[in-house]
Amino acid sequence: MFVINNPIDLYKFELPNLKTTKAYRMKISEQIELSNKTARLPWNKLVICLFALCLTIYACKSPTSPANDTEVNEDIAIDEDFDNLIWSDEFDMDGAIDTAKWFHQTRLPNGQSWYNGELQHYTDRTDNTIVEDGLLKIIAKKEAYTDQGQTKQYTSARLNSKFVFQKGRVEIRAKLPIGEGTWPAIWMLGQNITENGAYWYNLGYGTTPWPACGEIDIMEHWGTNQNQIKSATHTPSSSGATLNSGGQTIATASTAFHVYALDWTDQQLVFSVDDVVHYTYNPSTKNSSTWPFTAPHYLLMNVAIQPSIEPEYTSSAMEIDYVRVYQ
Ligand SMILES: [Ca+2]
Repeated sequence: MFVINNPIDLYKFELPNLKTTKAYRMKISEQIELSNKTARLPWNKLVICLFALCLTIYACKSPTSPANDTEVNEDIAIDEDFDNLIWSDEFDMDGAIDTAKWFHQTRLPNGQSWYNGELQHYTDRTDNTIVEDGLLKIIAKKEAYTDQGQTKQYTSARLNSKFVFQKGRVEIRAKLPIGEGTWPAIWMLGQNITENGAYWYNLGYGTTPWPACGEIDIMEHWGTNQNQIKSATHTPSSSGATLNSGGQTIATASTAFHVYALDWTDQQLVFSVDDVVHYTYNPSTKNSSTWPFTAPHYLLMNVAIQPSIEPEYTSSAMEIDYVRVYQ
């Protein structure tokens, strides 16, 4: 979220990795469903189905790519079940956002502006953040607004969760704003970040500058590159125009709701949309430079306005149906 770049250059479209947690789990559940159905089939079909099941299981356990015992054991170790809901917001209370769960980050970090030449003020007004019809709406609008001695021509909102966690699965069902120059993001930062005005920093948790605190970008979307969804990590080993990113095309990103998810284990970060994986971050060497994901992180949701905002832009919203965290 910190660096402005042409996302086209950064995409590394990767094929779904069937060894990742979610996909692997889906594979098994399909087979369970298959074996349940076979109970009503004639015995000869049952034998065929069981044979197919055995073949499939054998195939899953025997990767054709370079493999060794370590890799197989790692696959088993990372197949963690995150099925216990530990925190969520369904946004089912109309009006202002639940301030027991969310903090409005409004302070200009350097007293002048936000990062990357962004044009917006973030406010805590219901003009920019409102819950309606079961949806949270983060509304980025064109309007002159003065705060902290600075007048800007756009307003929006940036939320920090008053909840942190380490490892687990995050699901956010969202529909994205539309308009060249809009930049919505659903992401995470280390609780220990030293960032003036951030919720946890204000409470005294700040010990570690970015990117050593770690950043996990679950979903970013640039209106200048409509329907290209991107995920990334920022660490001391690669930050800013990070090498560690991937994405996929979601043709209805701004017209329909999709589930953006992160699966965070000790071994890897797996990013997906509607359970289709587009990026896995899994550095072979894990240390404070490559893997600062050994400490709690908090969630952020915001819509930034880039200098490339189209002149006719007036208002658009990121709509979020729910945020759910499982461990
Ligand atoms: Ca909802």
